[in-house]
Amino acid sequence: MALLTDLTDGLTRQLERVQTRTEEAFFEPVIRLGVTGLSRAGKTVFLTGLIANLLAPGRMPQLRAAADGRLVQAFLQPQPNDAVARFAFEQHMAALRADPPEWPESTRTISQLRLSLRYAPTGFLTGFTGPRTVHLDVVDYPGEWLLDLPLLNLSYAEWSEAALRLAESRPEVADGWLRDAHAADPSEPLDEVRAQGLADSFTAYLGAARAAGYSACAPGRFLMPGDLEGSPALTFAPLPPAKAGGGSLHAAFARRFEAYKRIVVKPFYRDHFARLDRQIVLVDALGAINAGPRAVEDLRVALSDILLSFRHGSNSWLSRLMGRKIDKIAFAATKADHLHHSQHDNLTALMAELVQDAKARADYRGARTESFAIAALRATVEQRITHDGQTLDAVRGTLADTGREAAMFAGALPDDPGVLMAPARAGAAEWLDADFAVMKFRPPRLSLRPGDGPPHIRLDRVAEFLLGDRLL
Ligand SMILES: Nc1nc2c(ncn2[C@@H]2O[C@H](COP(=O)(O)OP(=O)(O)OP(=O)(O)O)[C@@H](O)[C@H]2O)c(=O)[nH]1
Ligand SMILES: [Mg+2]
Repeated sequence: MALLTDLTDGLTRQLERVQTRTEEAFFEPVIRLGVTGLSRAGKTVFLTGLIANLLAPGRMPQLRAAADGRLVQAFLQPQPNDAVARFAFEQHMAALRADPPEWPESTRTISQLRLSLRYAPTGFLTGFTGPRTVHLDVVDYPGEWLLDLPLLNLSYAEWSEAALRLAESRPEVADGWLRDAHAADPSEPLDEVRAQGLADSFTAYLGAARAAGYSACAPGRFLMPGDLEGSPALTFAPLPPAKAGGGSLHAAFARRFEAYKRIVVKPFYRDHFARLDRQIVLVDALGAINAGPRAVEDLRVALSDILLSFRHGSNSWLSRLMGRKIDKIAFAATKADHLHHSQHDNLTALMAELVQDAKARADYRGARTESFAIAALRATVEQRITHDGQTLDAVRGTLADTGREAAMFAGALPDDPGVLMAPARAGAAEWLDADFAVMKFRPPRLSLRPGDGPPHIRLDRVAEFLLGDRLL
């Protein structure tokens, strides 16, 4: 059965590839940009900010085509896939323009958008041809779903063991569920009410883990079920190992785990991640630092697992499906507007360090990678403050909770990211000599001159890295 699915996958892929090649030879080239990021990493804000700033590139001086005045026009197109909702760009912009401004809501389902860029090519062709068009295809989805990718390589027994071990390392949020899991008898016959009870208890633990700042909270649909709420494919939980027969709870959960991978995980990746040209990995590194060393280590491991599943040249299911090579990957620490620019280099270094292992092991076969510290929507201005006789380079913005203006110093990031990464890897419970605090700001009030997009930090550099060579 698995073989059959894979074969059909392969066939569809080949057909798609032929179609894509034809499309690109005769029509206009497409850049498929994959946005990878865990929940709350900043994917929706990034896409909204990027699109708005490509539509009105006045604030994109580091994007060469924009700076040279060669970006003739950008416009939104109906997306190519009729079965997927359109990315609600206008609604997200409307939220940002509300009074008071609001951030877009957490994403509950998948959506897509095509942005078409008309540009004047550089070089000798300029005299001979008119403007050309390149399409940028993007997908937005709930970050939780990304956590499912590593599940594809695991059996139910392997996953159960790993999930129980992980939970044991988080007693503060997992105690209740662990008690339920160990009290269950995996060999007892399946009872739907008991099964639901275990799934609910497991889901409650995942929710508490996420609220405590942990990143690894798979399976993703348990926290963000989309249209699958209450379905058997979501009614399972990890169980201790057991020698259990066909009609047992253990056997039923194992079957449902496989169904989850088949019905939920594979189609999602096949349809949206298998044909990417470029990728940006967004990471809320500051949020994790704020939550403590354990959250940083948890983030590092979750990112590695995900990035390794994407790796080329390996035998993973996804890499076999990857029709083309991703040739550029940007790693971006988001929400850099929480820090004064004097700290951005340190944030970039930390970002690079977080994905260092994954990068080394993933063997991106010559893909260019670069790390950035960005704010897709800049909510603060810089300010120097004096605190206890010390001068601090801080930022000021409007606090989300109270609507009051406040200055914030999030803490001093070390020059050497190892200073944070070492205690995180060693499992420290708290930072020793450092103090971090991140407050949530409201989005800025937008009053934009014609031709200008919303304020940002280094979105233009990221755009140049990801798109610049396709606009020459
Ligand atoms: N100050 C600041 N906050 C940001 C920025 N980008 C994102 N945020 C904050 O981070 C939150 C999450 O951003 P989203 O873009 O919704 O994150 P997401 O990755 O789409 O999250 P899911 O949809 O839940 O997967 C926002 O509501 C903001 O509070 C930024 O550039 N600056
Ligand atoms: Mg989102």
